[in-house]
Amino acid sequence: MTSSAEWWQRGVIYQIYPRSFQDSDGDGIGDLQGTIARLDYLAWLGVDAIWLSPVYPSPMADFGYDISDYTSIDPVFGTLSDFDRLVAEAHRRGLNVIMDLVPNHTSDRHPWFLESRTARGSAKRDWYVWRDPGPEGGPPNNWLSEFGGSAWEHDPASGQYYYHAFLKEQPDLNWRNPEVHAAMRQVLGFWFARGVDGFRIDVVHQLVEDATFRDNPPNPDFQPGEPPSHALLRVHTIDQPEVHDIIAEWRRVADRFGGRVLIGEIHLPINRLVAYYGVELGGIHLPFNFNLIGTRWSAETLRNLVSSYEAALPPGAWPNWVLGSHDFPRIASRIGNRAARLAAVLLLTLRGTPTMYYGDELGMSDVAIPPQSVRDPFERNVPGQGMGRDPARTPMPWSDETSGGFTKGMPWLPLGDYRHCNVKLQAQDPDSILWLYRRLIALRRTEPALSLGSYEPLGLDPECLAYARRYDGRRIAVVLNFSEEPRRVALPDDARHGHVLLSSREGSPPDSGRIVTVQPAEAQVLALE
Ligand code: TEU
Repeated sequence: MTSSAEWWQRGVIYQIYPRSFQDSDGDGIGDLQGTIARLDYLAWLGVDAIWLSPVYPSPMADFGYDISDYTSIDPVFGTLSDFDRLVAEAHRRGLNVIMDLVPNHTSDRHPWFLESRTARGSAKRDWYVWRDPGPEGGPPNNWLSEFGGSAWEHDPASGQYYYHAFLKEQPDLNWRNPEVHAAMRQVLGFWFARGVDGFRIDVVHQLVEDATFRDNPPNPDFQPGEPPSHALLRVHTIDQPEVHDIIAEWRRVADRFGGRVLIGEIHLPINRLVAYYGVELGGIHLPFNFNLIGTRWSAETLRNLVSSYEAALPPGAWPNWVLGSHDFPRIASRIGNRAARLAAVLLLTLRGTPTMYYGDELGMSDVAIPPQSVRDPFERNVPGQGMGRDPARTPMPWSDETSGGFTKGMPWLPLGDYRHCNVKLQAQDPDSILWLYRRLIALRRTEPALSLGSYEPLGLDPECLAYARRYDGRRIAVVLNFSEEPRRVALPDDARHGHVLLSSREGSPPDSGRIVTVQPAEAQVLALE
């Protein structure tokens, strides 16, 4: 890899959940003008690109993941000219803009679906997945919705059912219909032409279903507490081979514009995930690697995870790591505040593009949502089982003003302890996790070994995860102590000296040397000389 690497290989991606980032008009919901007002903060933090969760017109049954118009902006977020301004203002600061594309399903209010459901013979009938009832009446087969219950909704007018992998308000498009392909290619072109730098594509692995609609088999390993849809093995509803042709089409559109990135939201085991890079890497540039999210937090599991991911990558494929998203509990709540600092170092020093989730740079925790404030349809459909995603979607705390400076109105979700955890406070404290993120991102920028270098595991100490990154003669070691004791670690034999570039701990930096002492839950980044 040379210095001609693409921006999405060198850079850090920052996910914004626009409803919760910054409100500008006092309706309690974040918007595009609010986001524009916070771009200086993101430039200060040092990230390279923002990915916005959906801002298209939507009835908001799934908070924007139910789109009713792919080429406009929902009034709650602003206007198309606000969006153009956001792109221009972001670009002026060296920030690229990634939109969210949701091609698996539309809203049930999208004109395409409204037309589709008018009659069996309607021109757009086949744009969606319609089926007659099963042999005994009832749903055509046993497929389940990710958000609980059957994946089939009965339409009394025509007597048929339509398929929805998510809510009934999110009917699945029929990706076996070429007209659907053409329509979505136009959507990509519309935004690329407006200067959008890439797309994060929602549930790419779920676009196509089995052509003969076979039942999914039961999952013998199903455990109570898992999402109800996991009671079946989704062999006929996800990861169907036809999906790769659709992706290749999108890739051709992206390549025609140049310099654009396609990111895939894909929840699959590593061996299946890597297929989404496509034949001869003609697929998704970055199939999201969510494995840090579910993994046990220990040196050994992480060591094995990184090795197996690195080993599975096709030649030339660019890796990536995701630490949080709007669908999962926040990292600080999963592993604790102390370990969250280690996680920051890990995310920003592993080989591959890091994606961080807004607020994680403050060590934001999940916020308990009282029953009357629940907004997430997943929690409403499957209540009380910890499925809800609201706790990780609460407004960004900017200061200790009312509602953390997020809004002058009533915030759409409650805020956490914004008086003690906010941007303003942490920006004044060089020991804060916010500064740790900022220092890490800056270091990544000045040290190409960290962004572009090779990955070499170092077996220095069983309690520590340690690896080297090497680029152009420069070698940087990263040592993360997962134990409760200080560890004295000897650097590799061929290194005369380790010079500490960064420590995750508060206070004065540790000593450099051939043998370094790494404190409990500390991570050090060292230049090997
Ligand atoms: O999520 C897809 C997905 O698989 C989710 O069901 C995820 O596994 C779950 O939320 C974990 O709790 C995407 C979006 O990221 C999500 O916000 C949308 O609700 C969903 O697609 C439907 O568009």
